[in-house]
Amino acid sequence: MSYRLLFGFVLSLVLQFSLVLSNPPGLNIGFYQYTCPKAEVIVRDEMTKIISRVPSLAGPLLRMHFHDCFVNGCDGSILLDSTPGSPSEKESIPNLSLRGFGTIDRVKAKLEQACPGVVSCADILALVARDVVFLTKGPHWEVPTGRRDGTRSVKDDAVNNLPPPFFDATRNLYQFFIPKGLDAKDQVVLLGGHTLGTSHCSSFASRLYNFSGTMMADPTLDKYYVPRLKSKCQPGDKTTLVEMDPGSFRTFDTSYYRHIARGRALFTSDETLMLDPFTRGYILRQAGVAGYPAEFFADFAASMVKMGNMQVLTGAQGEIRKHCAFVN
Ligand code: HEM
Ligand SMILES: *[C@@H]1O[C@H](CO)[C@@H](O)[C@H](O)[C@H]1NC(C)=O
Ligand SMILES: CC(=O)N[C@H]1CO[C@H](CO)[C@@H](O)[C@@H]1O
Repeated sequence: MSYRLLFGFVLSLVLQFSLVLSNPPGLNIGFYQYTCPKAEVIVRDEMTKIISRVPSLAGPLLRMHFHDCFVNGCDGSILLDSTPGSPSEKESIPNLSLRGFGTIDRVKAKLEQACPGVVSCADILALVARDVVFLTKGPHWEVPTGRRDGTRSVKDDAVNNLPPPFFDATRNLYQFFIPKGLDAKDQVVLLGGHTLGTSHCSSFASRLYNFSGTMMADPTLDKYYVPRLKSKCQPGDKTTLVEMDPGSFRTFDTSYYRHIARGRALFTSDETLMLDPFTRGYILRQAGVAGYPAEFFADFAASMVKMGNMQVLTGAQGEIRKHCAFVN
């Protein structure tokens, strides 16, 4: 593990250097160093326990930060419960499958014990996402903190801001990534996050049966992979989980790129990254890495920081929620 820490250290020096200028005002590395010096250690310790007991939570917790950030910025709004008459982001279709809310509550409870009312839920999501990547053998990076929690969480915001898996990657890019300040590189890099976790059959079943009304499978899917997926996912299955990166879905590595390169990505939004020369080049380069994927790890760290800095609330904006599921 030490080479990754060393790598993380060097990486963070480089990032800190370049980010001093680009962090949004109010967001900085070590924001809690005086107000809650143990904050990051508390999160790390709690996550180490949780992931060693339930490794399958790594995927959902990484995904949760992405969903939080893409819907009105990284403001913890994904965590808010619905109130009578107004359904929150949690009720939206893309979140059909989010889990791990209990983990966030546990981490928040530990932080409230140590420093009541200091650490925001939005920062917890960013730190937890970083920690699950590291704990599954991925890179380590410094997370700028100082986010504050929002008070708005509306179901339709999630529907409008989260790309669906049946979209073409170029449409994802122009409709969902570019407006948020993320470019083609961020897109192909962040989608490497699909190296962790599972998908419901229902998220890609349309590619197996009756694709575009043809009664056939999607011809861009590897024809040897189709029967394997069909044997796991019967038509209409809404509950079965399939590993997105079979064989290493609990390890953060480059193997999802190898799957994309072979036509074995589960989603159209991943597979179509092969159609653009730039993203295709990136995928093929990472797919060919033997050993330590230094380029991907550095890129992933940088793109996660960029995503985590999107439309944040800082200073006197928003609030520090006492409980992540409710506004104060
Ligand atoms: C074009 C953008 C994206 C699309 C269309 C997309 C789509 C999806 C879908 C459909 C699932 C499966 C959900 C299910 O059925 O259970 C999923 C899972 C996942 N996504 Fe993405 N995703 C995108 C971007 C990202 C990004 C940027 C990250 C993080 C960096 C991410 C991390 C994950 C993870 C870790 C899982 C596994 C969750 C689990 O194990 O429960 N995704 N994604
Ligand atoms: C296949 O898809 C077409 C077009 O979407 C639809 O009209 C047809 O009913 C579907 N057939 C089956 C068996 O699902
Ligand atoms: C539509 C739907 O299934 N929404 C779910 C989103 O996530 C929350 C928390 O896991 C569920 O309670 C909702 O049912």
